[in-house]
Formats: sequence, C-alpha cells, structure tokens
Amino acid sequence: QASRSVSVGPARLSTRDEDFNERLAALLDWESVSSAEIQQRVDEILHGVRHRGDEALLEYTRRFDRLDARDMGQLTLEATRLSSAFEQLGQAEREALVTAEQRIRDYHQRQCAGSWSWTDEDGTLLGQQVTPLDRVGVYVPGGKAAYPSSVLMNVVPARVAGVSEVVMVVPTPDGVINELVLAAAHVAGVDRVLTIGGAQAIAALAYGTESVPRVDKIVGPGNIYVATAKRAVFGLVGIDMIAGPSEILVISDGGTDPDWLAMDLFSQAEHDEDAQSILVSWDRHHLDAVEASIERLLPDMERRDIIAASLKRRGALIEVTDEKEAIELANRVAPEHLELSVEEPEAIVGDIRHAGAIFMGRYTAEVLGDYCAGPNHVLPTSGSARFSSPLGVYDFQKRSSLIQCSREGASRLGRVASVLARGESLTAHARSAENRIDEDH
Ligand code: HSO
Ligand code: ZN
Repeated sequence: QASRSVSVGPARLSTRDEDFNERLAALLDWESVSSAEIQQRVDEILHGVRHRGDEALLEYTRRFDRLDARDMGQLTLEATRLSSAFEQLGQAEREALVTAEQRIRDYHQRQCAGSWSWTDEDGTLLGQQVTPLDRVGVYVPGGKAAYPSSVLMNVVPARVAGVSEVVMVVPTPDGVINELVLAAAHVAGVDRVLTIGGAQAIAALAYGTESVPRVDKIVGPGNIYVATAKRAVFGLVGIDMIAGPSEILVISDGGTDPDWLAMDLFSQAEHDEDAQSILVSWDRHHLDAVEASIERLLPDMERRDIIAASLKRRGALIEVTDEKEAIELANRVAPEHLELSVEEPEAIVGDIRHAGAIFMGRYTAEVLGDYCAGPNHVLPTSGSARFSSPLGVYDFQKRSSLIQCSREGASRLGRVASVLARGESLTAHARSAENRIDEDH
C-alpha cells in the first residue's frame, strides 16, 4: 500500500489504490469562481468608465490605487521613462532581458502564418488573407505577481504578428512601479504604458476613453476583478484565455537527481498556494527519495509557506506501474507544463497528446521555458491543453477569406447557389446568383 500522507509534502498516491480516481479528480478540481458581489462591483466600474470615460477612470484610480492625477496625461509614461528604467539596470539584467527577448522573437517568427490562394479550373480564385490586429492591450498585474518575463511573452508575439500599436496597462498603487517591468516594456517595444489597473483599466481598453485608445484585443493575467472584467467585455473585444493557477507534471524514470526534481516541483508551487506540482514515476524508491529531498530542502526556501501550502493542497507523488501508464496519466491531466525527465524523451514525446509545453530530458527544467528558451510561457491551464494552445503569433492575427469569380466561375457557381437559395425560399439570393448565369457556361 503505497498511499500515505506526509506532514509537509504532497500526497502519496498509487494508481493501484482503489480510490485513486476519486483522489486524482479531487486534486485536479479547480474552478475560478467569481462571486455575485465581485461581479456587481465590476459591472459598476465597467458602467462608470463606459459612460464617464477619463473622469471615472481617474476617480477609480484615486480610490483603488491612491494615485491622484489631474488628467490621464499624468498616468501615461513617457518613452524616455521606459528607456531610462532599462539603462538603470545592471549589465547582467540588461543582457538577460535582451537575450530572452531575442530568443522569444526568433521562436515566434516561425509561427507567422502567410496568406494563400489558388485558382480553380473555372478561373475562380480562392484564398485566405492574413492580417494583424490593429491595436492590442496588455494587462500587467502590479505587486507580487508583476513578472517582467510575462511582459516579453505577451508583447513579443503581438509585435511579431505586426500589430501596429501595443498599449500596456499596469496598476501602480501608491505610485510604486516595478522598474524591471518598465525595462521589459522597453525591450519588447511597447508603444504606450498607462499606470492604471483593475477592472477600470480593462474597461478603458475595451470601450476607449478620451485619452485611452480602444483596443481590439486584451491579453495578460490579472486578479479576479481583472478576469471578471475581461469575461464581461469579451465579444466587444477579443481576450486571451483566462489563466488558472500554474501547474507542472513531471514524469521521471528514476534517473534524475531527486534534489533537482524537488526544486522543479517547488518552482511551480512557489507561484501560488493553488499551484499544482505532480511527480509521476514507476520507481517507488525514487519517489521516496524525492519526498525526502522535499522535506530537506523546503525549510530553506524563501517562499516556503506558499510552497508548503501548494504541495499540501494540490501536490502529489504518484506511483504508476510503468511508463505507458505514466503517459496515459499525463494525457488525462493535460498539464500546463510537462517535464519528461527520462533517458529518451524522443521515444515517448509523440505519445503525449495533451500538454501546454513539453520539456524533454533531465536538463530541460521548466524554468528555462518560463524565461528564455523561446516558446511562450502563457499556456493553457486546468486541463484546457485538451483543446487550446500556447499564446502565439496566431492570437494576434486574423484571417479574411478571399473569393474572386471569373465570368465562367460565376455562372457555374450561380447555378448551384440558385438551387440552394430557392430551397431556402430566399428569392433575392437566387436572383442575385441567376443574374450572373451565362447560358454559354
Ligand atoms: N510559470 C509561469 C510563468 C512565470 N514563471 C513567470 C516565472 N515567471 C507560467 O505558468
Ligand atoms: Zn514559473
């Protein structure tokens, strides 16, 4: 009976346990719930900004962020403010930001979809024209969740797609702003930074105000108010997915240093108490060793309270019978991040159907993907990797269909369309098609 619980660490489970399915389901269960009260407060804010524009935006910013500005101009940062934030950094930080940006840009450049068309035998041209969005808003959270790396991950694909204007909003409570976030905005090439946040910033981006331009899509993570506001304005503008807590699932063959694996699990757990870290192996002694590493390493971690809470709440060390069962389990969980900490990841990667990002081999720690490998770190969470993909250039591009009929094509297609239109009793449709039928074709 492998299943038991330890004091500090994650739950121990085995697929052989009778109650395995229920316990796994309970661990995976996570839903973002917005209370009726939050919903109502967000609705009020949206309504205020929609109808009173800048005036309401300044009022909410005064109330929630204690920032007293006369006009929106005071809440708009100059380009030189961004470049000087970058210049003030130490050399190592400047170089790291620049290297990360270059690698992320190179990776995303390969995602660019081109337009295409062909001409059929009737001379009818058919195709698809790809265009970038005109204007995008990027939300960057303030406080402890302000990640400069997320600025790069959200802005670079938009830039690569050819978006003409990227507007960033970042809450600045009491005027305190993260200099690294500004430096990252400079490196990524943000056009305009506004020091506003919360539901009021989402409202301003979605509806536009006297001084905030209305955008076509809003991306970027935020707290429950921001997520609720994004859901509410969806349709009027595009939004990215609403991210749940971060997750990692590691499959280990037993050959990776247990201390490395413990730290990989910690690296997700330290994001937030609801984050999920799961280790799967068919080697029980290895699971014991990782469990011991967790207990030994945890007390020295700076964020040990968050890590401990996350591991206790949603962490697990799961024993499976073999590699095949480990893969099945990973597909069932559809984790945001999947580490294949095995000797030959190439041999099994093709069997992985559901994962946001796959990290292949013992050296490929998830953290490298978080910052600088190149792929995006905005990934589907909570099992949504079953049907969605990492944030990419394609999220900032759209497609228009192209049709150009020759005289002959219009005639042939007109006959088909006319029959179908009459079947739908839409006479104007039918006659519009029939007008172009040429008896010779
Ligand atoms: N692991 C996070 C991204 C991140 N990590 C930002 C560190 N900074 C996404 O799941
Ligand atoms: Zn991370």
